Amino acid sequence: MISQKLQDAINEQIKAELYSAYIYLSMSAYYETQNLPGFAHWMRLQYEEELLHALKFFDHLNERGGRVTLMAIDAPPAEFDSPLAAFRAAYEHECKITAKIHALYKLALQEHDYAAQSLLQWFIDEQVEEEKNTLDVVEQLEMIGDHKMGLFMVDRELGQRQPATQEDEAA
Ligand code: OFO
Repeated sequence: MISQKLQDAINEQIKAELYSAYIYLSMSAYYETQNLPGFAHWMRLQYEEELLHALKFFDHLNERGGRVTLMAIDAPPAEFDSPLAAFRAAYEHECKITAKIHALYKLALQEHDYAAQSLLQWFIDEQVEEEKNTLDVVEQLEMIGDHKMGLFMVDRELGQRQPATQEDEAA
């Protein structure tokens, strides 16, 4: 049985993961308006991945005899100053999520909850990927500056992203 403290914190994290999904869906819509279909595709897949993150916590609470309580999700920003500004916002968002995951892990240690620690270890590793993936694109966009051809090439590359399989997400 999971402690009340950890249950409350995981419910907060479900909300945070759903907000992550929401922000990336908003970014996907923004990139559509910029005629950057590869960026829009990447963000849409990221939206789907965040839904799986929320479900991982949802399932964990249910499996542990906890109670899921869904909360209201804030509206994400709709406009961004540039393709680079949106990806920078994505990277900064991931850094905030990493801090939340680390705080959850600390709480799981305090509560001597080994099952939650095991789940959170997956998220700790996942956040290393999440930060790297967004930062790589930020750095590419910084490198190409105002070159339209460079932006076109990055768009093509991001358009190649494949959806995560259920196995990836379960690993
Ligand atoms: Fe982007 O990793 Fe979940 O929130």
